[in-house]
Amino acid sequence: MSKLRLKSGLIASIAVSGICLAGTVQAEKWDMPMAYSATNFHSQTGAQFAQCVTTGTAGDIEIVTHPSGSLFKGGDIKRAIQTGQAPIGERLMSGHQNENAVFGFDSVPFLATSFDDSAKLYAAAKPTMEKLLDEQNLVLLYAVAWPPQGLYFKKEVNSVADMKGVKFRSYNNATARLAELTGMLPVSIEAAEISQAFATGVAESMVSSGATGYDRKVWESLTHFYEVDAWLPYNYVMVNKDVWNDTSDANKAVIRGCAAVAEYAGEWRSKEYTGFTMAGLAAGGMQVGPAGDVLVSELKAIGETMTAEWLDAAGEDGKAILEAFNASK
Ligand code: PCA
Repeated sequence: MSKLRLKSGLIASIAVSGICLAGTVQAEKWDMPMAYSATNFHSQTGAQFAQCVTTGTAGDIEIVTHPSGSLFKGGDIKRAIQTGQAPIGERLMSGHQNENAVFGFDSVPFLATSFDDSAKLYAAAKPTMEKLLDEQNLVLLYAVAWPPQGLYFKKEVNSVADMKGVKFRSYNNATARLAELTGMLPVSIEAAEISQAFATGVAESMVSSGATGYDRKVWESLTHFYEVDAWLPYNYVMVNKDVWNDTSDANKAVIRGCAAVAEYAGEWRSKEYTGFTMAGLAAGGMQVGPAGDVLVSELKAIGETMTAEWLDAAGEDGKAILEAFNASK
């Protein structure tokens, strides 16, 4: 090898290791805990968001999703992000209703029952949610609605009286309260664990979307799905505020851009998934259809009670959200 080639080879290898060094110094890995199964549309949206950020920041920030509550269980995700144990993650917004009733704005029965209305309700609530989360060391990135919530049973149910004594799986305060008001017995269970809960009889009913019933193959244990369209709760992605503040403006812009795309794509998926999963439940052998008139009117009366209770608990913030929503309709 000539002296010259040796020298240029050396320079090349120094240059390459220099690039690698710069790469390792800058690159960050953000683990992103998520509560729902990898096949769920929220998790898929999150995975694409993660890919978008990784690509858009040219690998400066690599986001790695952990679905199914595998890194942190659903109920622990927000605290993990607040305290910096995880930089970013996704959670059901109304899961924090026990901290502050305002978080349950999207689980007030029959307040917003369509995708359009729920988008308006979310827009009305978003500034308050951003403020609340900011006070908790969190930055809101994006939010996506679940499909409309209906009732699952393992028997025919035509009235609230038919629900008495049924073991009901709840996922937030509102669903537990719904159980109480209908004479059912609430038991709090994460979506990741419901297949087992239904199989073992720990629970025999729930209110949820077709999406969750489909993802968890509930036809193996349950028989009826009543389309009640009671509300459309939101999942949201949050980032730790200190981590956010340490992120460069260029990378923040990429993350915001990816979040906007994820919000749009997630909503689209949620709408598409609604019909698909109804068909899937029926194909699994369940009876799928609208709830009867008696049941609907009884549930609406319970919805009025729960609306009044929520307004009472959510105070001025809740009232302002409701007013902004009504004005936007
Ligand atoms: N699925 C989630 C929340 C709302 C929904 O449709 C669950 O059942 O946990």
